[in-house]
Amino acid sequence: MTNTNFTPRVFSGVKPSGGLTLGNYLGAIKRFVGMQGQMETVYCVVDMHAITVWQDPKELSNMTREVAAGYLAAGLDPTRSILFNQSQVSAHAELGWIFNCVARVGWMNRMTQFKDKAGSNAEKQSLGLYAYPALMAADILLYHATHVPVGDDQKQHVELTRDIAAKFNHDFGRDFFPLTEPVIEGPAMRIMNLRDGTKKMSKSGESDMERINMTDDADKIAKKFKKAKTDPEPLPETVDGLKDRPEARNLVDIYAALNDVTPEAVIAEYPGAGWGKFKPALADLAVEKLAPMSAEMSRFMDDPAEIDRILADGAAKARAIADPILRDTYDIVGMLRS
Ligand code: AQP
Repeated sequence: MTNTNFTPRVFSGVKPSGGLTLGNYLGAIKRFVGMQGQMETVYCVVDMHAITVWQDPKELSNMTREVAAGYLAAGLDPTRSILFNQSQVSAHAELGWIFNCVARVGWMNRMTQFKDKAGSNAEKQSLGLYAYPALMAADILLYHATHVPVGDDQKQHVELTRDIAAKFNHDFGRDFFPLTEPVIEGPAMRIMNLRDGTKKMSKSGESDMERINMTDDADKIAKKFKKAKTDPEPLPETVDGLKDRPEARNLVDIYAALNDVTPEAVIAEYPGAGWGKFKPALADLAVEKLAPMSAEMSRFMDDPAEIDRILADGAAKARAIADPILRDTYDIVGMLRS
């Protein structure tokens, strides 16, 4: 089967499990915005994924709006993209259940993100955290999405989505679901923690100093970059010199992604520069790019009713695509609808 049978369509999402980070922005949201107009784009605030770990109910609603505000402030246009929150389209949960019955336990056991998040405490995690990749497959395949822009950490889950689609198609003898392509490109695919360049920058990381939040002000951004861990060497003369220097590599990648240039171009601009020169330049660039978005986010957050209206409108548009696909899935599986 080829995906040429399917209308090109993008789907992706962000969990409202905390404030948006520079990793979420550069690895996902900025690229979501860039794909508008290239094909049909469907973007989601995946609140059902957020509750795989405990979320305070009031905070969850607030964060759902904040993530939506982040999308809008970054340039997502609700007249060109569908923007909604997952729990308003119940078909996600319904297809998620079907996929729980398609995916194999052995496949889930290989998911490195569960292992990372659960650590040595797997027995105490929610069943939802373990099953989450099957729901993610449902999010994507409910729209017959052909392309999913994600950061590198989600690559394995998109591969699992392909496995689920292929097994469903094989088991039921139908070319019904596309084999979705992950879109993972550019220097920002894995923005790392500012205090440990071997760990991903995450919303839920322990210390706020590990991450840049989309809402951080200029002082905070400057302070966090100033305190970011580095090695004692200055920047190298060529990009090869960043090998085995995860913290240096990360700061160069962040600069490159913010400025829409390659890491090579950054090194060419700052060959042999010391951190005393590079870090303030990076902080200035981050403030230049993030400050207007942060201001726009607070403008949206001052009008929650408008965010809710945009999400409700997006949910209606999402249902118009998702419901017929779910109905066809039920028919293929043999669910009686009388
Ligand atoms: N550090 C990162 N670098 C590049 N891309 C990233 N993404 C997340 N962190 C980075 C991308 O952002 C999108 C949304 O991710 P998510 O919120 O749904 O889940 P996540 O990957 O688990 O994000 P966090 O920030 O690490 O959340 P918590 O701490 O709550 O688990 C995805 O495309 C992801 O690749």
